[in-house]
Amino acid sequence: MKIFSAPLILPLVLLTGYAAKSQTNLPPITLKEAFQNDFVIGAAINASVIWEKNAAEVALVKRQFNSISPENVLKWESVHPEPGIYDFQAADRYVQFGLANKMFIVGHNLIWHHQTPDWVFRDNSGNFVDRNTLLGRMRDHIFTVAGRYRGKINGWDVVNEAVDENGELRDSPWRKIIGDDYIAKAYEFAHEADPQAQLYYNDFDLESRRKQKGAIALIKQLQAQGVKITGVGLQEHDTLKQPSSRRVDQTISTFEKLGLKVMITELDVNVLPSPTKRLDAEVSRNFQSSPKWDPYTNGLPDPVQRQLARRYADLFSVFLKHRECISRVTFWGVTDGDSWLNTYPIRGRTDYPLLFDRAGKGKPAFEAVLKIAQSQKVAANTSREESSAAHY
Ligand code: 9MR
Repeated sequence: MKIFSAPLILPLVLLTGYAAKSQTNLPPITLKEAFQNDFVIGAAINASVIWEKNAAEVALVKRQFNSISPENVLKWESVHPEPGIYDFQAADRYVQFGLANKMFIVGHNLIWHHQTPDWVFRDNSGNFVDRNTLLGRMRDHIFTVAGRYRGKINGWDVVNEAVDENGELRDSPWRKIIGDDYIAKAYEFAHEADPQAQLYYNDFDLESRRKQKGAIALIKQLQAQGVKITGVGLQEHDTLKQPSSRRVDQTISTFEKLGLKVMITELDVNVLPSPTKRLDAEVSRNFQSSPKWDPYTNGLPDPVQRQLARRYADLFSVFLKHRECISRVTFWGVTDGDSWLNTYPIRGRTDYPLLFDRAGKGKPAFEAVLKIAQSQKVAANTSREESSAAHY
């Protein structure tokens, strides 16, 4: 149960509204302040932020966010590129950044079919290794990585994207070699390596019926086996229309019923036309570039900017409705210029999926999100006042 305890300054800000507030001496409200009684607000940070290459962007991250996720630096290929060789330079910096700024630090990820070097699955002759060898490699990796950051990284995406679009377990080398129980084993190893850490299952497109069914079956089975799993990460790589906010709402309720924390882990909204009906985060998709698919190279037209703001406002009102079970909302990137969507599923496009533009300035979508937070709090205050008045 979250307690509403806004600092004294907040009601003033709420009454004056965000736009008016900047004309007063009150400090402009930030994302993390706006949602401080609801959930933490995170951003995935890339190597440039981690190595503090751009002071303005680093300042933006510190100011707006109270959680970080590593966009790439903790993936297997980054920390464990060759057998027996670990490279923790960037990952250590990432964790240090979070600790120094008192942020909720996410580990992403331990076991995935992508960004895992091929050697992990093969012997010296290039053939698949046997089950026990691969389990040994998995255990070594999880113990070394999660063990190193024990007590520092607060929660891990232990298994990422294990369910395919039909709701079946994805037939990755992990599954082919170890069998379906590779998933339970990964959680057991992670729990042993860091007993305090929260352990998540993270996936995209969990709004789609078949995939949702598959993920629920998987989670229920893990729970029935007594495997520790704390939460589910809904990635939310969305477009302006898909999935509908109604469907997102239903999806959150469905996972909440499993007794899990729900996290929005990789939020962005792709505004570009899509060369495929099915646009999700399936990394294997790739299409030829053409001006038709890249219409906003000179800036985002106002109507689309407004549509993006409305879309974000709708999504955040759903998240706020579920504030009791949502513990974190993380954007997949900081500014539009950082986003992976400039390269996916077509390389070299100009997308506008986040709340901050390429110069780090808050877009109308940023203000829309703050306004939603404020208006819901005004509503909460009013109903509290009404119900306490009714007491007398
Ligand atoms: O944003 C990441 C991008 O820089 C990488 O090239 C890509 C490789 O697959 O992974 C991206 O992040 C993915 C995340 O780790 C898992 N969910 C989907 C994300 C977008 O592809």
